[in-house]
Amino acid sequence: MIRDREHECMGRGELAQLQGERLAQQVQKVHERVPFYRNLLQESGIDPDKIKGLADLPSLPFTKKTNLRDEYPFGLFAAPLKEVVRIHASSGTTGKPTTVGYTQNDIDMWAEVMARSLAGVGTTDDDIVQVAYGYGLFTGGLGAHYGAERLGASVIPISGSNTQRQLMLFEDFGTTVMCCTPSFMLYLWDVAQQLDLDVKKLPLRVGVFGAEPWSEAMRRDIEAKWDIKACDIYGLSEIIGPGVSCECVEAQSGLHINDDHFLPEIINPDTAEQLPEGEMGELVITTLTKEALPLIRYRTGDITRLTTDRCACGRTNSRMARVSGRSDDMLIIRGVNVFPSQVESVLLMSPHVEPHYKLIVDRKGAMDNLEVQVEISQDLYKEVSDAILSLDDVTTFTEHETLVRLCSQIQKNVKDIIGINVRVGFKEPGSIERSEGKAQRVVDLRQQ
Ligand code: DLL
Repeated sequence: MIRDREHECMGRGELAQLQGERLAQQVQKVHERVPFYRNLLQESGIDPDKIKGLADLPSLPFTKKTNLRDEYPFGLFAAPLKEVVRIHASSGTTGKPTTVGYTQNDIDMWAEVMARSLAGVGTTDDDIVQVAYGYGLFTGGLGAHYGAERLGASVIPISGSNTQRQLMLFEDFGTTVMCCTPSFMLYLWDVAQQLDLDVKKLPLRVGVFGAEPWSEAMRRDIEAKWDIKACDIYGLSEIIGPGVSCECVEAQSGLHINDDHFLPEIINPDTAEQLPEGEMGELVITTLTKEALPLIRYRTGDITRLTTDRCACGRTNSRMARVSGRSDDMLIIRGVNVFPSQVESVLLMSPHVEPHYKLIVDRKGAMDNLEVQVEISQDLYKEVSDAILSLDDVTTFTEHETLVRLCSQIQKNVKDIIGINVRVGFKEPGSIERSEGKAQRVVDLRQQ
């Protein structure tokens, strides 16, 4: 369902006009209200009065995550704390978190873009929406909550974790829409198997999965396991939280960006040059209507590409391809750029492994080595364990003929598709740590 036809299906010319006007206003606002931006614009030789429309965008300076850190906690706020009604924060891997603030208008806009996203995956006021993103400083829980409530759906604010209770509520409350990370949905499936719960009999219809990179192969796996539609939702706290963009259930072909509020561009991450539509690069977003924390050309670090072609669902807003990873999560293995999600796609080509894996990067001398640890399927595990028990000459798990063959097949696929040699370590089903929030799949021993 299209919630806001006026904005989601606007003619591109009319939209550009609206975006341009809003851009000019945002630049004026940050210049007036945020000393950081006043200095930045001045240093870049920008006269805010000369910013009139979209054509002026490339002349504007970028905002980076380090700027938010340096101005911790409230230095980039453009509204006085008196007008700020909510504060979220994203946990940095090091040091202080990044703080983000919302005025009441920001909260209303966020609820609205989340309502558009949830409506796009088919949610209505007849649905029961289980929100299993974390509630708290993380934006996932409250973001999905407000959007679902605005649609009039019945919201279950269970938050993350509580694995068995999540499944109990699926059965008892008849949840129809699930919001959580894709890795948590896979974990829930494991637990459902242990409990002998026939998940295909549940009324669950669609999942709204995001907050971490996942692959098309993982989507197919989740859809097949649960017999649901799995849609991708994207966002980041600095910009608003979830709801920057989301797939429609009809096409599942790129995430519709709410580009009347969030102006997207793609740049070359090395040169910072703007790239033409369709080219892969780093997503940069300018907020067009935010009050408490307006950001100009914010470098998200996320790698994707954009299209403005009309979608089969009828929406005309920009669409972004599924995020393949963050530029800072990209591994460089012997000179080859590798995203964990690429390895995931290759692994899931094999029916004998499960979507639970870890990538261990190490350096021996000057050589980077990547070990892919992946769980084998329950069926294969049983076959291998039975054989090991009955054969004297097969002494270890990895020497079993089927595993040796599977190992070479995975190594060949990784080499052919990604272009690197990897070691493969098979793990027993259930032995790789499960995630109840964002999955941590890379262990980089080179930095330790
Ligand atoms: O993860 C907001 C969110 C919550 C999005 C729930 C979707 C669902 P942060 O914690 O600030 O905010 O992390 C933002 O997560 O820059 C991406 O690198 C990554 N990310 C978010 N959604 C996706 C996705 C939330 N669908 C960072 N695919 C972003 C890939 C994603 N990566």
